[in-house]
Amino acid sequence: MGQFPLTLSRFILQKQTFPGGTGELSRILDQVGLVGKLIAQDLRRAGLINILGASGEVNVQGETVKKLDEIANETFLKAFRQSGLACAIASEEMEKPVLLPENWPQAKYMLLFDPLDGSSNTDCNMPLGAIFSVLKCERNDRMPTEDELVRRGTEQVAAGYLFYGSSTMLVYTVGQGVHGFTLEPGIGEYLLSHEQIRLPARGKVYGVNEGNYHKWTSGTKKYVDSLKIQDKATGRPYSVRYSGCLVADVHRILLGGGIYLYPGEVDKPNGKLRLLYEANPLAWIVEQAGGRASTGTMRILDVEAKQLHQRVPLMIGSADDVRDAEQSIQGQT
Ligand code: FDP
Repeated sequence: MGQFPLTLSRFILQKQTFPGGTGELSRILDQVGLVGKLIAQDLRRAGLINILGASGEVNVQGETVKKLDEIANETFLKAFRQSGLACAIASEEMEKPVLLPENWPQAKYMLLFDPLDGSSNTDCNMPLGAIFSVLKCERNDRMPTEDELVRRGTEQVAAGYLFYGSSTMLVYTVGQGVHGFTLEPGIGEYLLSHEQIRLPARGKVYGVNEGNYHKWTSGTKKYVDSLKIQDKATGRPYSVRYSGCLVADVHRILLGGGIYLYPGEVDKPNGKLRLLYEANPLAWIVEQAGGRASTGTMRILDVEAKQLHQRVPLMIGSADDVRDAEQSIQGQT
């Protein structure tokens, strides 16, 4: 007989020991899991219940908001407002954070999230995700302000993502490796399916929107060109895998190796992705699995955060692949 399945809640209780922990961080992960179940349920029926397409709004990033972006954002907000687990929350979809004095000072954590990653995939039944990052409120003499949410990636205390693909997954780290859970729809529980995920030092896959090629710097072009050269010894050419959903593309790389890039462009040097909601949490996950995450010139987790919606170039994945990209981008090859 195989091993008895381990649920997310049980795994957190058994395996994770947070020195001085009160169980609050574990309850946050559980609550993110609940959000994932609710959103996954909506996604499964999305084409039948009139929740596809645009909502008519434009978000703080100047992007068209999809109905599902709003639904996912609302679900996160409701779940964390009422849980009493967070004293401040910030979302990629909202210009300002929501401060929750009703939860303070009992709740000492703050949550940042991208409620629906890969929104261009909503209307064609393609993969989607959500990304989250948890910070600890350092002060207990007053409520946190917006500035306290704007912190370096090294200060995260938990990070992870929900992945809505052919199955729903929750992948997280609290700094003790990376673990993945798959939602068993029959019993509505996340079961441990990927314990201690490790990335190979090099992969055979790259993911990048090559439609932007002519907007890139010469270093980025040179690196991506190099991946297409035929060279058996180094396993090239690499295969391209780009789904339009960062979570899905990084998940593939986390499991099999390779590199995902959303580089800066000549006219947009900081690229597209957000430091606090996307790059920091995924960078920590990938580092915890033995990989590397960089802007091309520095470690993502060391980037100084200055604004809530700050953008940053991202190259993330197998350590050797990311190092090659950095060398090319810095003009060393
Ligand atoms: P989206 O804007 O559709 O939510 O988070 C931003 C993101 O998707 C990533 O998930 C994805 O990898 C990337 O942007 C896609 O951007 P491009 O359409 O420019 O390739």
